[in-house]
Formats: sequence, structure tokens, C-alpha cells
Amino acid sequence: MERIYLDNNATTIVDPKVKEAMDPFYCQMYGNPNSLHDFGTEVHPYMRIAFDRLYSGINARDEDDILITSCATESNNTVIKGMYYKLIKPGKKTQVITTQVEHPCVANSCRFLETLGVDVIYLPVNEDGIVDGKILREYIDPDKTALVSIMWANNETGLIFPIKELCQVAHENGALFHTDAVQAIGKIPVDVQDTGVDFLSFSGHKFHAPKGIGGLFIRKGRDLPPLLHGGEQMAGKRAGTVDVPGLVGMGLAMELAVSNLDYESTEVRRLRDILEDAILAIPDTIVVGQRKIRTPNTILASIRGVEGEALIWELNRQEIAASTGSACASESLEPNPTFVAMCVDDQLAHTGIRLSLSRFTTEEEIEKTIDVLKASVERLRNISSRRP
Ligand code: 7TS
Repeated sequence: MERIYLDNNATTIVDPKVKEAMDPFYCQMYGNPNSLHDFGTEVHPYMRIAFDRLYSGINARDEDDILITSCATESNNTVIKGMYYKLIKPGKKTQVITTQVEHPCVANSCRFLETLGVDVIYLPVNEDGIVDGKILREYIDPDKTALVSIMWANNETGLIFPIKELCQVAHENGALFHTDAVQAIGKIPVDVQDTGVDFLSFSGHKFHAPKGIGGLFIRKGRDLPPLLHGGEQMAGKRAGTVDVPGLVGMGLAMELAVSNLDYESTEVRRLRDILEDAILAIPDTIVVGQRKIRTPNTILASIRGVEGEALIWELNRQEIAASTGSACASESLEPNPTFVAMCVDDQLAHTGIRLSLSRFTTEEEIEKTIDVLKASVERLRNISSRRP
């Protein structure tokens, strides 16, 4: 059997159909779309199809914007820093609210705003591991809060945040709402009209497009100053020549992601549940977060007496890729806030292992993983019990 990839929340395989669709834009139709000659203009219809697929994938309206960026990190930076230049000025609203469990590209952008004098509130998660409208209501201040930025689904736990409710609370209090939907696209339905979000970030490589291409939805009327100044690409809203093959690929990947949502919520979930049940059958093991409020592909497990990192290496040795899921933020060794909020005790809290599936994961791979995982846990527990 070939090696097994269960780290799909970090990145995904490029769907072969996506790769095939991108191929002509490297050595045949390689013109710069801003050029006036045929090499430039012949790519326009393909770009338009890709944009249509992205708009319909998140249910954006024609009058809204989707900027093509290099990754979700760029999309998130554009919103958070853009809000500083646009709205957060002395004497005006000077507060941003986010959570303690955002990806570092949101968290560190917010920390940067703090150095510029912005007041940032990092909301704690509740006992379910999420932030809900009740918590946001406690902290939001109609006179101060300019922006609320809360992820749609957490990359480590897979826990899904109630975005519609959170967006409503932000709007009732006169704040704009941004969501990092990187881990939601292709796993659960994402609808910008239904939720009412003002800004939404996504990243191609999390849904079977290549790395190096992402997007930012901006609702009509919520224009932001560009993060990258330069030429007039994206109507001056994001300078730099667009990655045409990447855009074509991400458009198709979005369409495929949406058309596979049913498969994700049935078959991927079924395989995830088989793996999760097998993990939970190992004594002294927990999985973080209730299944019904998690993305269908994710497991963050904690196994007493087994360090997450040791288990990752053991699995890697046997050609299975998983991730530690940062039970501790690696540099700071601070306990993960979700673990803390959910009262996972200290010994368990330092042993997280994240297993994340995709629509390319097979039942055979899951069965093999279960066998290897059980044997590895036993081996590591034996080693740690022999330690003096
Ligand atoms: N936001 C979330 C929620 C993410 O999970 C990631 C990547 C990013 C933003 C960054 O995306 P990029 O397009 O800039 O690469 N998350 C992970 C992860 O969980 N393990 O490795 C990368």
C-alpha cells in the first residue's frame, strides 16, 4: 500500500482534474491577462468561468468582490490591516474582537495592530470549544468595536462556529464581520448571503487546488485599502499579476468542492467516525469536541501517556502522515485554549494528535491507520512505563 496522508487540514492533494484544467495555462495560454494582444485576452473567458465558479461556490452576488490573493494569510492580513487604515482612527472606533483560537495569520495580524494602538479582545471559547453569540455580546461595544474576526471552523479541532449568529451580533452593534473560512470550504456549506458576512477568506490548497492561491470576498460597499499597492489589477484592489493557472484551478476546485459536499457529510464522515471510534476504544483517550458540531473530516485526539509528537514520528516511520494539532503552541508551550476551556487535564492536554481526512481518503487507508495507530500507542505506552 502507498503511504497514507491524513493531514488534509494542513494541505490537500491537487485534484487531478484541477491539474489537468490548469495545464494549458503554463506553456500555451501563458499571456499576462493585462496585455492587449491575443495571448493576454484569450485567457479572459477562462478567468471569467473561474470567477463565476468562485462566486457561486460561496453564493456571492455579482456586485460583491472576490479578490484573488496568494493565500489565506494574505486575505486575512488584507482585512485586518485594511480595517486599521480605513476605520480605526484616533477618536473613532479603535477596537477589534477576535478569538484565542484563530490561526496565527489572524492572531499575529491582530497583535501587530496592538502595536499601533488598537485595542484587541481575544475571546475565550466556551465549554463546547467554540465562541457563540452570547460570549461576543458580553464583550462587544457599539461605541468601540470596528471589526469582529472569527474563524468559521477551527483547523485543529474542526469545531464549527455559529457564523450567522456571530455576524448578527456584530451588525447589531455596528461592527463589520470577517470570517476565516479556510477550514469550512468543501467541508460544510458556506453561504455569504445567508450569514451576511462582510469579508470572508479562503485558500485553494485546502480544497484540492494548488498552494499559492487564495481569495477574499468583500461585500459591496465594504471596500478596503489594498495591502499590495502597484498596478491596476483587480481594479486596483490587489496589485500584482494574477496567477492565471492557479485561478483556473481554484475555480474548478471550488465547483468540485461544493458538488462533493454530500459525499463529505456522508462518506468522509463515515470513515472519520470509524477511525474516531477506534481511537476512543483505546483506554484513556479523548477526542476534542462533539461530533455534530465538527467538520466531517477532523479528529483531534489526546491519548494519556503518549506524547503527540512521539506518536506522529511513529506513524511517519510507518508511512502515515498526521499532525500534532498544536496541543501546545510550539514556541510558547502555552496550553491550547480549546483544551483548557474543555477541561482536558494537563497530562492529556499535551498529547494532541490531529487526523484530517479528505474525499480522497479510502476505507482501506483508514483500516491500516487503525492497526498502525493501536500498535504504536501500545509500543509508546510500554516505553513510557519502563522509564524510571
Ligand atoms: N487559516 C486557517 C484556519 C488555516 O487552517 C490555515 C492553514 C491558514 C489560515 C493559512 O492558510 P494559507 O493559505 O495562508 O496557507 N492551516 C494549517 C494547519 O492547520 N496546519 O498547517 C497549516
